[in-house]
Amino acid sequence: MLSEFRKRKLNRLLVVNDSRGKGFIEKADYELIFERLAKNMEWAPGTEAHDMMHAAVLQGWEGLVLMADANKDGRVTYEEFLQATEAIIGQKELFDQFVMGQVEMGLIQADKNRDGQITITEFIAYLTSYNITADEATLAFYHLDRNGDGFLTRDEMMQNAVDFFTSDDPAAPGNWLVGPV
Ligand SMILES: [Ca+2]
Ligand SMILES: [Ca+2]
Ligand SMILES: [Ca+2]
Repeated sequence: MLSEFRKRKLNRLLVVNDSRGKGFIEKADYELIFERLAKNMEWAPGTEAHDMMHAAVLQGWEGLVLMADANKDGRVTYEEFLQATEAIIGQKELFDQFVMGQVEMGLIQADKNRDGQITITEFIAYLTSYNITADEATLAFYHLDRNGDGFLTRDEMMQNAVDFFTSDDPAAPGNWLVGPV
């Protein structure tokens, strides 16, 4: 069983992805997040970046369905998400495929100028595409920037993601992956 703290983190992850605030996630939530991302990250309609990122976001949705939509009704509820995450957390291959794959994609999407690291401005633009405020994103950035150099690197974010999904330490920086829990 996951601890209450880890359940709270997973609930937070669901809430920030529930862009229309219906209490469950469906494709339309991902479409809305994509619209916000396209605006914030300046992927202009008709460009290759726009189409590629749209395909990636939809692929993310399909991955979530495959992983968590147990009753196949096109909606992922908190209960379904919790059970699916609990089931794959100890299985490295599935965990890497479904969870770390999404983190990798997030890194690519957030890196607006494609220099391999995320600045606070890029991070705010990315996170506010979800149900996360700029203040929450700012606070999160300072925790997630583990060496305090003003940039989030791939290594830092991979460690943060592992913290987020597996740590019971309330002081672990990665707890801030999607803002305050
Ligand atoms: Ca379902
Ligand atoms: Ca960058
Ligand atoms: Ca750093």
